[in-house]
Amino acid sequence: MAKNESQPVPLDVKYMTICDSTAQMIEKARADGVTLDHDRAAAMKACPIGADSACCKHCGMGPCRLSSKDPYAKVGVCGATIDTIMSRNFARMVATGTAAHSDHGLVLLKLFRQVALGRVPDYQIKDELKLQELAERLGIETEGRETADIALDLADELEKTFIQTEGEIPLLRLAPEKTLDTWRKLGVAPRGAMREVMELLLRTHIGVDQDYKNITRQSSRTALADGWGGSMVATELSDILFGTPYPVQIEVDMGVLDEKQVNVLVHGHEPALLEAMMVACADPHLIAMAREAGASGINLVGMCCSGLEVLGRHGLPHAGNFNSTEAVLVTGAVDAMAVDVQCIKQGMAQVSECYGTRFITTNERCHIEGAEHVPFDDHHPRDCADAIIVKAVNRFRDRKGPVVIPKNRHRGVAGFSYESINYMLGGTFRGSYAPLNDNIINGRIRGVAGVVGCNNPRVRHDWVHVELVRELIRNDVLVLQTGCSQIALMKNGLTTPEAAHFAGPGLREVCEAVGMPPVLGLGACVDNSRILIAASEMVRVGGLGNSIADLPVAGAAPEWMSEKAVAIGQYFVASGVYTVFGVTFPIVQNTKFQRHLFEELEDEGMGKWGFAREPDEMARMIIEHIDKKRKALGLDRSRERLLVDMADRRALESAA
Ligand code: SF4
Ligand code: MSK
Repeated sequence: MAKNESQPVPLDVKYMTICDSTAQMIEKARADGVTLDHDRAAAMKACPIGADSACCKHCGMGPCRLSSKDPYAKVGVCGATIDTIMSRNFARMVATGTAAHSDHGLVLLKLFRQVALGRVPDYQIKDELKLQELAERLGIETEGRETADIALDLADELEKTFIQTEGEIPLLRLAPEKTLDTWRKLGVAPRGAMREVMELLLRTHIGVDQDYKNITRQSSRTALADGWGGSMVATELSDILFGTPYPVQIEVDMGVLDEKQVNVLVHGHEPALLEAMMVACADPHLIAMAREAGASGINLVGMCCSGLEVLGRHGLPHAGNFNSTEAVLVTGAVDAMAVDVQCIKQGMAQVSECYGTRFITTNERCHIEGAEHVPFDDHHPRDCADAIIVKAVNRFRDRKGPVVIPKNRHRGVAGFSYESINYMLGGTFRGSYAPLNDNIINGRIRGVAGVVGCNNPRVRHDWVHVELVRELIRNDVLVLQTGCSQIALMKNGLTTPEAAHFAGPGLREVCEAVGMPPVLGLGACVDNSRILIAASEMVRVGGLGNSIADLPVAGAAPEWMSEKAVAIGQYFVASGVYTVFGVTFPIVQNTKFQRHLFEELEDEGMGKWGFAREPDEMARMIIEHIDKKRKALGLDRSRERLLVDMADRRALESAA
């Protein structure tokens, strides 16, 4: 077994994760002489100047380092101030995050067009009703027309989301009128994502935009091209192609692996690979091949956001979130780990080698040194899917090391969407958000919070997500989730209808009446657009103001790590939502740029940023903001904030 050369000093795993399976695998990896991401984070001290975004390396006259303690004492060689430097660094994170999700949307658009043309027999349009509704909302004629013709017109319209160089992108029409007015007034209603990303990168070049407010304006415009553009196209077209999620029972955690079966994990983001893998795993020839190798079957399992796409649509089991992707390989039970794009740690290549897993990249844009590459051609998706399974079967036949699978598996409910919430609350025949608005107005539900995003090995894995959500639901805040966050909550028993028991009395009453959990998982990180659509519908139904900025809602990414999270945060802020990040925030306190993000954007009619490390503090900030919005709406029946006590915690832990 290959071992890492440098071994950092190990910390007690209980400070690293609350996920028992991940903790077991960190301990096992240490015993095996293998270093995982958690231990690498402990050994890698973050650069304090970089952490505060007080350095610039945008040209060959630098890199220039300014001081976090005395940020206005110095400027860069070109004269750039701390505010210019921080806003440019922030802008580049927004540009990269927007590029990631917009590329995801563009890939799905290309696939959608080919399916509509009948050139990809392995995929069909599954949700014709959603296709029709979206086409009609965008002014496309549907009456008496063939599905394929409507789809092709929709593809042409949605292509503008990416390539349009003048004028507003199509899906902005789904935003509330007053929110749209704010964007137009501020000059941030976006053109196509390619145009916005290109312009944002230009502005961050040496010697171009050197006014932090003007740079941030373009960051907002670019981020909006992600949230109301690339990401929204990705979500809408995934639903049309692969089916709109509806609530489904699921199982999560490493206990979904099965020693007796060929275990195939898929990790990444784009749904096409995992959809093809699901069909391949049911192929009798491949099942027979697995049996000949001594396996009882093929066990297909999702991870991270790829897994979340299929979890909600088909109930496929899920092995864990971002901070478990290396740990799961330590089980020795993973015969193949297939990946596409985004959030795939290079460290997985070495861990795979240590435990004999076939680590397979499939996307031309994501090769990883040490991985095998099997290209995924979306015209012939089974070629790649079948090849991955054959490799996994061969590895099963040749398994050498011991297999140690943590016994943990937890039940939950996933598969919520704008549409399913509509019917769940309003009834099958007259779906409506009116009951949600009514319950916010009458105070049973205090407000709504989106708790979303990644894990980060610099904080205790899953703990910040779980503690924050416990506090919020206890205080009658309905929680919507996307991305890795919801796996943390599923592992901790908060996504079942029975978890209503842990909510405050008002939210509990609503959940019990409808039979829904107090925490609703809406999909992958690209699916934050579902939260924007839900917020727009809350405005449209009425009684809670005229724009998203009026709603008693907030957002949080308590364990964020990726640049996509920064783009998502900025499009929520630009859409009018108070958005709180944990872990770290790349900014120097008490600077003009910090005041701009954390105060002034709200004065302009948008939302604003917040930052806190501790979940209790995050919950306090979110609840105070929700109460401020309730008061502005005249819904200010005073409410006391409740704190989770030890008895509640014990009850929650035994339920998980
Ligand atoms: Fe330094 Fe200015 Fe060059 Fe940045 S752009 S590295 S601040 S000289
Ligand atoms: S995978 S972006 S760690 S949510 Fe979407 Fe999870 Fe964050 Fe990646």
